[in-house]
Amino acid sequence: MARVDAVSLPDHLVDDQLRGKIAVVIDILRATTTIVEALDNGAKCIIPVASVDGARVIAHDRKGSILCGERGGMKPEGFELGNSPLEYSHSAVGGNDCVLTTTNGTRALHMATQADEVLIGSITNVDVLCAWIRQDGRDVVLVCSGTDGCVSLEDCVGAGAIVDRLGYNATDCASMMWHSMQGAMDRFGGIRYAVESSFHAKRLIKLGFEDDVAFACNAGSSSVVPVFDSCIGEIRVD
Ligand code: 3SL
Repeated sequence: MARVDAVSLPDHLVDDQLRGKIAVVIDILRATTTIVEALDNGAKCIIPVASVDGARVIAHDRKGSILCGERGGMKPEGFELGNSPLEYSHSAVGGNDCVLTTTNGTRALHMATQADEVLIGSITNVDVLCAWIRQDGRDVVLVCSGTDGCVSLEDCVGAGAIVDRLGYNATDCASMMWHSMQGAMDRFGGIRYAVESSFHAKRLIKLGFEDDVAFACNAGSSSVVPVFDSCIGEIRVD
């Protein structure tokens, strides 16, 4: 049986941990939920970029692309879309390339590129994602993005949901993800309340993004598995 491993921050990855494996990058609030939603609603591709200035340059050179992202949770000046999955409707992004920069999620994506495949994971695409991974058969490493260098409960809950559905042999870290998901669900009474109890969810709610937090917890609502091709720098639906 294949094995599922995990890291609670991309900075915890060690040499060769991803080699020959599938990496699933997870930033439940909100980058990977937003990427999944944008592609589900017909965006052609997402170009993840580490810096705000880098994103501005790439969007400028890539005619017709949409400049998207956040810093401190808010849309930077001159950006067309922020990092709320609810902004990425078909009318906003259908048929377009989105150049996206976020504080932690796009950074984590670029730190996972040693893997054979880099997939985008969220609670919204958990079912189709796990079906993809099981059909592929390779070992998988769940890479949680965290928040500003600190471990995020919501990413651990998302990773735990993947561990749960895969039913693979789990390393200690993957098993910890499962236990944190299960413990938080038991303690708070469901995945949404578990996610809402996190530090980052509370910060987003204060900023007025409570609908984003609720949206990110719709397990299985999406049908896409985005794949990051780091050679060309694009995320597309497989
Ligand atoms: O850090 C990130 O990648 C973001 O998802 C953070 S926020 O939810 O937009 O604040």
